[in-house]
Amino acid sequence: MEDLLKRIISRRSGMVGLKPLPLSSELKLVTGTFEGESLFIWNELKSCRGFRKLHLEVAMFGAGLQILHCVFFPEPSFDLPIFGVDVVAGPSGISAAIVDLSPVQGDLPGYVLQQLNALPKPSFNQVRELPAWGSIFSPFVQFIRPDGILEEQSFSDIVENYLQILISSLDRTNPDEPHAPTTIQRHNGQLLYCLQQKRNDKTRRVLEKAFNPQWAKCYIEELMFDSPPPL
Ligand code: BLA
Repeated sequence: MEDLLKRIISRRSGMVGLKPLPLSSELKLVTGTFEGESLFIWNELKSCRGFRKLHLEVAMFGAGLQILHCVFFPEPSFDLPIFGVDVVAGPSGISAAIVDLSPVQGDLPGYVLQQLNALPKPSFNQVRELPAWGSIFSPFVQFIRPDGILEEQSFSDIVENYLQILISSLDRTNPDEPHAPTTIQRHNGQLLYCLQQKRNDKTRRVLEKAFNPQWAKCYIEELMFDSPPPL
Protein backbone atom coordinates (compact mmCIF):
# COMPACT_ATOMS: atom_id res chain seq x y z
CA MET A 1 0.00 0.00 0.00
CA GLU A 2 2.94 2.30 0.77
CA ASP A 3 4.35 1.80 -2.69
CA LEU A 4 0.97 2.59 -4.27
CA LEU A 5 0.64 5.75 -2.17
CA LYS A 6 4.10 6.91 -3.25
CA ARG A 7 3.25 6.28 -6.90
CA ILE A 8 0.01 8.25 -6.68
CA ILE A 9 1.75 11.16 -4.93
CA SER A 10 4.55 11.16 -7.47
CA ARG A 11 2.12 11.26 -10.44
CA ARG A 12 0.01 13.91 -8.72
CA SER A 13 3.09 16.12 -8.25
CA GLY A 14 3.22 16.57 -12.04
CA MET A 15 -0.27 18.06 -12.23
CA VAL A 16 -0.24 21.69 -13.36
CA GLY A 17 -1.23 24.35 -10.84
CA LEU A 18 -1.28 21.95 -7.88
CA LYS A 19 -2.20 23.76 -4.69
CA PRO A 20 -3.60 22.84 -1.29
CA LEU A 21 -7.30 23.32 -0.56
CA PRO A 22 -8.30 24.52 2.90
CA LEU A 23 -8.91 21.69 5.36
CA SER A 24 -9.43 22.06 9.09
CA SER A 25 -6.66 20.64 11.27
CA GLU A 26 -9.17 18.21 12.87
CA LEU A 27 -9.62 16.63 9.43
CA LYS A 28 -5.97 16.75 8.32
CA LEU A 29 -5.27 14.25 11.06
CA VAL A 30 -8.09 12.48 12.82
CA THR A 31 -7.12 10.42 15.86
CA GLY A 32 -9.10 8.12 18.12
CA THR A 33 -9.34 4.52 19.25
CA PHE A 34 -10.74 1.46 17.51
CA GLU A 35 -11.24 -1.84 19.31
CA GLY A 36 -8.85 -0.63 22.02
CA GLU A 37 -6.11 0.29 19.56
CA SER A 38 -5.10 3.65 18.20
CA LEU A 39 -6.73 4.98 15.08
CA PHE A 40 -5.65 7.66 12.72
CA ILE A 41 -6.92 9.08 9.45
CA TRP A 42 -4.70 11.36 7.44
CA ASN A 43 -6.34 13.54 4.76
CA GLU A 44 -4.97 15.76 2.06
CA LEU A 45 -7.01 17.98 -0.27
CA LYS A 46 -5.59 19.75 -3.29
CA SER A 47 -6.76 21.24 -6.55
CA CYS A 48 -5.03 21.83 -9.88
CA ARG A 49 -5.83 22.90 -13.43
CA GLY A 50 -8.94 20.93 -14.46
CA PHE A 51 -9.59 19.33 -11.06
CA ARG A 52 -11.75 20.87 -8.36
CA LYS A 53 -10.78 18.34 -5.68
CA LEU A 54 -7.93 15.86 -5.36
CA HIS A 55 -8.56 13.86 -2.18
CA LEU A 56 -6.03 11.45 -0.75
CA GLU A 57 -6.68 9.61 2.49
CA VAL A 58 -4.81 6.99 4.47
CA ALA A 59 -6.53 5.42 7.47
CA MET A 60 -5.30 2.97 10.09
CA PHE A 61 -7.98 1.54 12.36
CA GLY A 62 -5.66 -0.13 14.89
CA ALA A 63 -3.40 -2.81 13.48
CA GLY A 64 -6.34 -4.66 11.93
CA LEU A 65 -7.62 -2.40 9.17
CA GLN A 66 -5.73 -0.13 6.79
CA ILE A 67 -7.28 1.89 3.99
CA LEU A 68 -6.04 3.96 1.08
CA HIS A 69 -8.75 6.10 -0.45
CA CYS A 70 -8.23 8.48 -3.34
CA VAL A 71 -10.69 10.37 -5.53
CA PHE A 72 -9.86 13.03 -8.11
CA PHE A 73 -12.93 15.07 -9.11
CA PRO A 74 -12.58 17.09 -12.34
CA GLU A 75 -13.99 20.56 -12.87
CA PRO A 76 -17.36 19.76 -14.57
CA SER A 77 -16.37 22.06 -17.46
CA PHE A 78 -13.58 19.58 -18.39
CA ASP A 79 -14.52 16.43 -20.34
CA LEU A 80 -12.73 14.06 -17.97
CA PRO A 81 -13.71 11.06 -15.84
CA ILE A 82 -13.47 10.75 -12.03
CA PHE A 83 -10.41 8.82 -10.88
CA GLY A 84 -11.10 6.68 -7.81
CA VAL A 85 -9.10 4.15 -5.80
CA ASP A 86 -10.00 2.23 -2.64
CA VAL A 87 -7.68 -0.35 -1.09
CA VAL A 88 -8.77 -2.13 2.09
CA ALA A 89 -6.34 -4.35 4.01
CA GLY A 90 -7.06 -6.52 7.05
CA PRO A 91 -4.76 -8.69 9.15
CA SER A 92 -4.59 -11.30 6.38
CA GLY A 93 -3.72 -8.83 3.63
CA ILE A 94 -5.64 -6.78 1.07
CA SER A 95 -9.26 -7.91 0.78
CA ALA A 96 -10.44 -5.26 -1.68
CA ALA A 97 -8.54 -3.27 -4.29
CA ILE A 98 -10.62 -1.07 -6.59
CA VAL A 99 -9.60 1.41 -9.26
CA ASP A 100 -11.60 3.13 -11.97
CA LEU A 101 -11.84 6.05 -14.34
CA SER A 102 -15.59 6.62 -13.98
CA PRO A 103 -17.65 8.42 -16.64
CA VAL A 104 -19.79 11.37 -15.61
CA GLN A 105 -21.52 11.84 -18.97
CA GLY A 106 -22.54 8.73 -20.93
CA ASP A 107 -19.42 7.00 -22.20
CA LEU A 108 -15.86 7.81 -21.29
CA PRO A 109 -14.30 10.49 -23.55
CA GLY A 110 -12.89 9.01 -26.79
CA TYR A 111 -9.27 9.85 -26.03
CA VAL A 112 -9.56 8.18 -22.62
CA LEU A 113 -11.19 5.07 -24.12
CA GLN A 114 -8.53 4.83 -26.78
CA GLN A 115 -5.73 4.82 -24.21
CA LEU A 116 -7.54 2.40 -21.87
CA ASN A 117 -8.12 -0.01 -24.76
CA ALA A 118 -4.41 0.12 -25.60
CA LEU A 119 -3.40 -1.16 -22.13
CA PRO A 120 -2.66 -4.88 -21.71
CA LYS A 121 -5.75 -6.73 -20.40
CA PRO A 122 -5.09 -7.62 -16.76
CA SER A 123 -5.93 -11.04 -15.36
CA PHE A 124 -6.30 -11.61 -11.64
CA ASN A 125 -7.12 -14.83 -9.78
CA GLN A 126 -9.87 -13.34 -7.61
CA VAL A 127 -12.09 -10.83 -9.34
CA ARG A 128 -14.81 -9.56 -6.98
CA GLU A 129 -18.39 -8.76 -7.78
CA LEU A 130 -19.44 -5.12 -7.63
CA PRO A 131 -22.29 -4.08 -5.35
CA ALA A 132 -25.47 -2.68 -6.99
CA TRP A 133 -24.45 0.93 -6.31
CA GLY A 134 -21.33 0.24 -8.43
CA SER A 135 -23.34 1.03 -11.60
CA ILE A 136 -21.39 4.34 -11.64
CA PHE A 137 -18.16 2.55 -12.61
CA SER A 138 -16.82 2.10 -16.15
CA PRO A 139 -16.28 -1.23 -17.92
CA PHE A 140 -12.59 -0.73 -17.07
CA VAL A 141 -13.14 -0.90 -13.30
CA GLN A 142 -10.86 -3.36 -11.54
CA PHE A 143 -12.23 -4.83 -8.31
CA ILE A 144 -10.06 -7.64 -7.03
CA ARG A 145 -8.67 -9.40 -4.03
CA PRO A 146 -4.96 -9.52 -4.94
CA ASP A 147 -3.47 -13.00 -4.71
CA GLY A 148 0.09 -12.36 -3.54
CA ILE A 149 2.64 -9.62 -3.94
CA LEU A 150 2.88 -9.92 -7.73
CA GLU A 151 -0.84 -9.24 -8.11
CA GLU A 152 -0.54 -6.33 -5.68
CA GLN A 153 2.15 -4.91 -7.93
CA SER A 154 0.06 -5.47 -11.06
CA PHE A 155 -2.81 -3.63 -9.39
CA SER A 156 -0.49 -0.71 -8.53
CA ASP A 157 0.69 -0.66 -12.16
CA ILE A 158 -2.95 -0.36 -13.30
CA VAL A 159 -3.60 2.50 -10.87
CA GLU A 160 -0.54 4.32 -12.17
CA ASN A 161 -1.53 3.68 -15.80
CA TYR A 162 -5.06 5.00 -15.20
CA LEU A 163 -3.66 8.09 -13.51
CA GLN A 164 -1.19 8.64 -16.32
CA ILE A 165 -4.05 8.36 -18.86
CA LEU A 166 -6.07 10.87 -16.86
CA ILE A 167 -3.19 13.35 -16.74
CA SER A 168 -2.35 13.05 -20.44
CA SER A 169 -6.05 13.52 -21.26
CA LEU A 170 -6.15 16.59 -19.06
CA ASP A 171 -3.20 18.10 -20.93
CA ARG A 172 -5.17 17.97 -24.18
CA THR A 173 -8.51 19.14 -22.77
CA ASN A 174 -9.80 22.69 -22.86
CA PRO A 175 -12.78 23.52 -20.67
CA ASP A 176 -16.29 24.05 -22.02
CA GLU A 177 -18.26 27.12 -20.97
CA PRO A 178 -19.34 27.08 -17.30
CA HIS A 179 -23.02 26.80 -18.27
CA ALA A 180 -22.67 24.69 -21.43
CA PRO A 181 -25.09 21.70 -21.57
CA THR A 182 -22.08 19.34 -21.42
CA THR A 183 -20.80 21.04 -18.26
CA ILE A 184 -24.26 20.74 -16.67
CA GLN A 185 -24.45 17.05 -17.62
CA ARG A 186 -21.06 16.34 -16.07
CA HIS A 187 -22.03 18.26 -12.94
CA ASN A 188 -25.10 16.00 -12.67
CA GLY A 189 -22.85 12.99 -13.30
CA GLN A 190 -20.68 13.98 -10.33
CA LEU A 191 -23.78 14.39 -8.15
CA LEU A 192 -24.87 10.85 -9.06
CA TYR A 193 -21.36 9.48 -8.43
CA CYS A 194 -21.36 10.96 -4.92
CA LEU A 195 -24.92 9.78 -4.24
CA GLN A 196 -24.05 6.20 -5.19
CA GLN A 197 -20.76 6.16 -3.25
CA LYS A 198 -22.69 7.27 -0.17
CA ARG A 199 -24.64 3.99 -0.44
CA ASN A 200 -21.50 2.01 0.45
CA ASP A 201 -22.55 0.64 3.85
CA LYS A 202 -19.15 -0.96 4.43
CA THR A 203 -17.40 2.43 4.66
CA ARG A 204 -20.19 3.86 6.80
CA ARG A 205 -20.15 0.93 9.22
CA VAL A 206 -16.42 1.22 9.90
CA LEU A 207 -16.69 4.97 10.54
CA GLU A 208 -19.79 4.54 12.74
CA LYS A 209 -18.02 1.93 14.81
CA ALA A 210 -14.88 4.05 15.18
CA PHE A 211 -16.73 7.30 15.95
CA ASN A 212 -20.55 7.55 15.94
CA PRO A 213 -23.31 7.66 13.32
CA GLN A 214 -23.50 11.46 13.30
CA TRP A 215 -19.74 11.87 12.87
CA ALA A 216 -19.67 9.19 10.14
CA LYS A 217 -22.51 10.90 8.26
CA CYS A 218 -20.75 14.27 8.41
CA TYR A 219 -17.41 12.82 7.35
CA ILE A 220 -18.90 10.98 4.37
CA GLU A 221 -21.20 13.80 3.25
CA GLU A 222 -18.88 16.73 3.82
CA LEU A 223 -15.39 15.40 3.14
CA MET A 224 -15.47 12.14 1.18
CA PHE A 225 -18.43 12.59 -1.14
CA ASP A 226 -19.70 16.16 -0.77
CA SER A 227 -21.75 17.31 -3.75
CA PRO A 228 -19.92 19.43 -6.32
CA PRO A 229 -20.49 23.15 -5.72
CA PRO A 230 -23.42 24.56 -7.77
CA LEU A 231 -22.42 25.86 -11.20
C1 BLA B 1 -15.38 -1.76 0.15
N1 BLA B 1 -14.67 -0.01 1.85
C2 BLA B 1 -14.96 -1.29 1.43
C3 BLA B 1 -14.85 -2.17 2.56
C4 BLA B 1 -14.47 -1.42 3.65
C5 BLA B 1 -14.37 -0.07 3.20
C6 BLA B 1 -14.23 -1.91 5.07
C7 BLA B 1 -15.09 -3.68 2.53
C8 BLA B 1 -13.83 -4.40 2.14
C9 BLA B 1 -14.10 -5.79 1.65
O1 BLA B 1 -15.25 -6.12 1.30
O2 BLA B 1 -13.13 -6.55 1.53
C10 BLA B 1 -14.04 0.99 4.09
N2 BLA B 1 -13.21 2.70 2.53
C11 BLA B 1 -13.56 2.26 3.76
C12 BLA B 1 -13.35 3.33 4.70
C13 BLA B 1 -12.89 4.39 3.97
C14 BLA B 1 -12.80 3.98 2.62
C15 BLA B 1 -13.61 3.25 6.17
O3 BLA B 1 -12.39 4.71 1.69
C16 BLA B 1 -12.50 5.75 4.35
C17 BLA B 1 -12.39 6.17 5.59
N3 BLA B 1 -14.86 3.23 -2.14
C18 BLA B 1 -14.33 4.48 -2.24
C19 BLA B 1 -13.97 4.70 -3.60
C20 BLA B 1 -14.27 3.57 -4.31
C21 BLA B 1 -14.83 2.63 -3.37
C22 BLA B 1 -13.37 5.98 -4.10
O4 BLA B 1 -14.20 5.25 -1.30
C23 BLA B 1 -14.10 3.25 -5.73
C24 BLA B 1 -13.48 4.00 -6.61
C25 BLA B 1 -15.23 1.36 -3.68
N4 BLA B 1 -15.11 0.11 -1.53
C26 BLA B 1 -15.51 0.29 -2.80
C27 BLA B 1 -16.24 -0.88 -3.23
C28 BLA B 1 -16.28 -1.76 -2.15
C29 BLA B 1 -15.55 -1.12 -1.08
C30 BLA B 1 -16.84 -1.10 -4.61
C31 BLA B 1 -16.96 -3.09 -2.08
C32 BLA B 1 -18.31 -2.90 -1.51
C33 BLA B 1 -19.10 -4.17 -1.42
O5 BLA B 1 -18.59 -5.25 -1.73
O6 BLA B 1 -20.27 -4.07 -1.00
